[in-house]
Amino acid sequence: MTTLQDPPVESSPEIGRERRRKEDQRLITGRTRWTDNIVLPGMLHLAMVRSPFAHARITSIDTTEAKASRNVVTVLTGADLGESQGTLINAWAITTDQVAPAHPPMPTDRVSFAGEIVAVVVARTAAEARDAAELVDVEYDELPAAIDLKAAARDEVLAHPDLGTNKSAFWKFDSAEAGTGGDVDAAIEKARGDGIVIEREYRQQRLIPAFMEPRSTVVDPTGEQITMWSATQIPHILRFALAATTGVPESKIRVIAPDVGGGFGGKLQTTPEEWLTFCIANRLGKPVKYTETRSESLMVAHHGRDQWQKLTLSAEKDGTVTGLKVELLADLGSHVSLVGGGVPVLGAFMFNAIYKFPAYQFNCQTVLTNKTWTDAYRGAGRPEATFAIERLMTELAAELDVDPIEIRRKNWITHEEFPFMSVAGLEYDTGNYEAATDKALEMFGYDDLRAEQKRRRESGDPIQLGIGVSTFTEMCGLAPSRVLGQLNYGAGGWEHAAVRMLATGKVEVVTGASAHGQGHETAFSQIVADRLGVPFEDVEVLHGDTQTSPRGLDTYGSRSLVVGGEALVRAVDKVIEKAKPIAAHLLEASVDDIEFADGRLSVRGTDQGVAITEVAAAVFAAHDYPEGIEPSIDSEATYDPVNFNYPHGTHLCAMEVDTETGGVKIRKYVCVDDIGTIINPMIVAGQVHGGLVQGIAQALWEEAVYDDAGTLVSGSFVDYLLPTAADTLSFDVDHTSSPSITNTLGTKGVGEAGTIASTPAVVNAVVDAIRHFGVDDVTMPCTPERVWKAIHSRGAGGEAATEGAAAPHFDAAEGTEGAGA
Ligand code: MCN
Repeated sequence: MTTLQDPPVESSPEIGRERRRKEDQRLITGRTRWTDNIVLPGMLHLAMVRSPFAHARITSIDTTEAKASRNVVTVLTGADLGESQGTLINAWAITTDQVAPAHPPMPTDRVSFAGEIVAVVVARTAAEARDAAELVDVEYDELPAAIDLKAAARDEVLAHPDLGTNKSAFWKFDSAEAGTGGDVDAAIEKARGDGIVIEREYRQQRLIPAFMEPRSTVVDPTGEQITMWSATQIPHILRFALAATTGVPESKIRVIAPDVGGGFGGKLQTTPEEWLTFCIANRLGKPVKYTETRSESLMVAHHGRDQWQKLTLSAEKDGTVTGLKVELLADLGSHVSLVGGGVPVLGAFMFNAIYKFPAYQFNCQTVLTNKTWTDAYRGAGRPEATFAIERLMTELAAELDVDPIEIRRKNWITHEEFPFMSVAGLEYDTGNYEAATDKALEMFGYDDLRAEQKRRRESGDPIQLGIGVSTFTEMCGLAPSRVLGQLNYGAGGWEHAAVRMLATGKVEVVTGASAHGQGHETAFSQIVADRLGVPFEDVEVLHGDTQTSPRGLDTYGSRSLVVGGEALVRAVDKVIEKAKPIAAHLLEASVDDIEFADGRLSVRGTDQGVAITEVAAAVFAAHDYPEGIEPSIDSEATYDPVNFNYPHGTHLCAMEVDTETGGVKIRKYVCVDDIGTIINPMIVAGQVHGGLVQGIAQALWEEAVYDDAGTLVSGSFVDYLLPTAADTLSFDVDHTSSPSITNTLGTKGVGEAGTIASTPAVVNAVVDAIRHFGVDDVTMPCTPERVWKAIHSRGAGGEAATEGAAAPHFDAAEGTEGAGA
């Protein structure tokens, strides 16, 4: 049989080695079990009856016909379940006076977005449940719906009339108040006199995470514990939230995230569907399954982005930046979801990016509307910020008629200046923007492409060439619990790992991270193999089950390696320390003379030694070990970093724009990212490629569109343009390395990097290709229609300017009250 695993290689360095992923064998040969594959004896199936209206009163629900339908066990409404259904939590109230509607999984009287659940059919098969769901007769009184974000921010129509406002929370950061910089208004005022001021408004369209495996949940209440399998990123948080809101003790709930087919932040959620499956299984005392259809997934699994960004940048005439003011309107959708309230605020620390702004202010108003709620989507807060500042720096360069690379060089933090305290109050650990940029420019052939661009412009070629530049940094490795606490986040950010040394020489590793496509089993095996000196094949990584890994805070925010991996390093180091006195005893030496290298504990200066796996075997037999020492070298560690870490990179995009059709085509894409030490280059390449495609898709193709009544009109892959392999290209990816000083391995996160930097690189390239037509923006996604209109509106700045002019001005701070930060 052919195998996807690499043959064992003796004494090869594991860190930085291109190992094929352990998990792929089972994933691509169909040997894994996804949640929907789970079949239990007597299992029942759920189908949801969902509101077609964005905002309506429920006047009656007639379940008679559905109940009489073949193989239907029961049909339940919110009134039937009452408080037993529990409530969904918001773990991140960004201000103490945040306005948030109650969030029952199934409301009884009013729906506040299209797709909200109003009844559940329980049947013996999924098909019969779905058929019967069509027979539930619900009558509604339609209410006016708050759909447009700017109008909702002005409270023109209330998403939840009882709340009296759509404004959820206002959050502000000001460098003068925080003592991290100067007064931004003074800087802007001064620049209006003797410098330059750039003001722009950008739209972050609504996106749908669109993971490969739709969400699915199975609950089995028939054992000693209630077991929930769920296609989730967060089994630990899910168990906590279920226990906290249903009254069932945590010890009685086991949550398992089996292999999960992608999440991209979209499964960093606790969902009404999970709550209802849990509640109904318990009520009926039978196993119950719910798997959403793709249409349901696109409609109701949380969406991402959806912001208006208004920015004012001030600079001196030579291009030195002096101030940045950001006003943000963020659409929360109908409810403040698990961490959705905090996502826009994550951007607060990144608008200043890699630049030395002396003054900075960030104002954010989160707003409730009658649309699907928004929450984390790959990058969460940081792509939005990076997009805006990288568009703005490009506009500054254009205004001053200097090269976009030069304007960045003039303003970025130089490598000698690290660690660097940013104007937003974060200490950047390490970086070398010069090195990454120089490498990217060389790989790209920047000068040649600029020369070609010039030629095409001069000859009036219908195919124009644009060059987009984007740099980025991000705060990643979501942890420092103390920082999260200061931001009012409802949980910590630590991670846990355990290492069990088995008697046969194998090593069992338990991590609280919960991979859903990132390849942790492989990368974490490499870390243990490297540090413990055991064969890679002998390490097994267990995760995603609250029974086998009771402590954990799961996977998101590119945290698993830098927080979970570091916890693992510390657990391994404890194993070695615990093994030393036992080895000394076995070798009849003093413990002070024992040293560890390459998997062996040796007596210093001699050739006498014992493998750590032999110590594990000796400890297992426990026939002979020193008095007063426990017969175990198993160890665990919980790690909470003191700082984030800050990967960075330079991305360059060459774009061909057909000025006759508005069609765009990426010709070349180069990215050089600095993520410190790389554990597995192949996994990292996969992460970067996937991230790039998602970021490019935001720039060019994807948009969740609602009509005025609040119906999602891009509710299938016919309308929501998720790219396929045919739409993508070959990327030129490389790295520089500034090892992080926040963890032992020197690593920085990579899971979100590609998505963060690519969107502005692509839009900058589109605008650069047609700037000579007087275009200074194209609204995302840059469809052929929008690009064509921008070219042909000549000087009007394309559709962005038109939309901006038509859209009422907004002021995030206008008329809002709030504690702020
Ligand atoms: N890695 C490495 N060397 C580094 C950095 C990372 O070898 N210097 C490896 C890690 O060991 C891990 C992978 O790269 O196997 C990603 O690591 P990390 O940056 O720690 O990110 P997380 O594992 O915490 O994953 C979360 C991140 C996020 S936030 C989203 S969104 C995302 C992403 O990962 N969603 C994904 N990548 C995804 N990949 C897949 N296939 N599916 C998703 O849903």
